[in-house]
Amino acid sequence: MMSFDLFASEIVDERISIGPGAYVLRGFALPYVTQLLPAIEAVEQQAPCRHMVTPGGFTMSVALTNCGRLGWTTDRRGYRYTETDPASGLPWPDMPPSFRSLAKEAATAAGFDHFEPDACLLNRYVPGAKMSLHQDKDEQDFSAPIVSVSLGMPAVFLFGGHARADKSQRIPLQHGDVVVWGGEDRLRFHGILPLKDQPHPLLGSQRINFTFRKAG
Ligand code: MD3
Ligand code: FE
Repeated sequence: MMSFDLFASEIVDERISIGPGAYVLRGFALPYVTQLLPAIEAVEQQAPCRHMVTPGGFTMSVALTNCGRLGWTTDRRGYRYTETDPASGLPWPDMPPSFRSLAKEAATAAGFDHFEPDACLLNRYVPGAKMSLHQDKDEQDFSAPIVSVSLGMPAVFLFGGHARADKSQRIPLQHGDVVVWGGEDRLRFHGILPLKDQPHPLLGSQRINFTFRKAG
């Protein structure tokens, strides 16, 4: 039926350009949610989210874990990618196949073919948690994009410029949204405003964000 097809393709194809190499794919992850939630639980069973300490001595309000060959960590000695979870000494959990296909399909939809992520950083936010303005520059390869998936409570994403003091755009992100950053937008400053408590029907009072990277 024609009107239904049009409606479905509108939902699937909503692609909003927020920079020359940055796209919001509204609702792109929604068809994957039933596969993603059990996969997230499995990752967290092997490598629970934890609050890490920054080199400056601050404990992050966001709790994080990783899957894939490499995982991002921080402690008093600095930020880096490691092959093992410092909490257990074991390799990070494998990247679930549903994670990898979502990342590759989203990258392709944004015009980045052949994305081969080797790291997936999973952030868990509760009300009040935030992420201050920063750049992601611990990866070896800035030519690959970063793909991020938001689930659960909504958040306001800050999308800045190439200098910390540049003005930021505020972009609301909802359950199921995917954002892809590449090219000249790859090194832009970005962050997340403190989360309000707006419980989500499936996930309750939390927001989960996971980002796929080519780190090694
Ligand atoms: C823009 N996470 O884990 S995802 C992070 O929602 C991080 O948890 C935020 O920033 C979150 O490092 C935002 C979005 C994101 C990730 C990487 C980017 C935006 C980016 C790299 C360049 C520009
Ligand atoms: Fe970041």
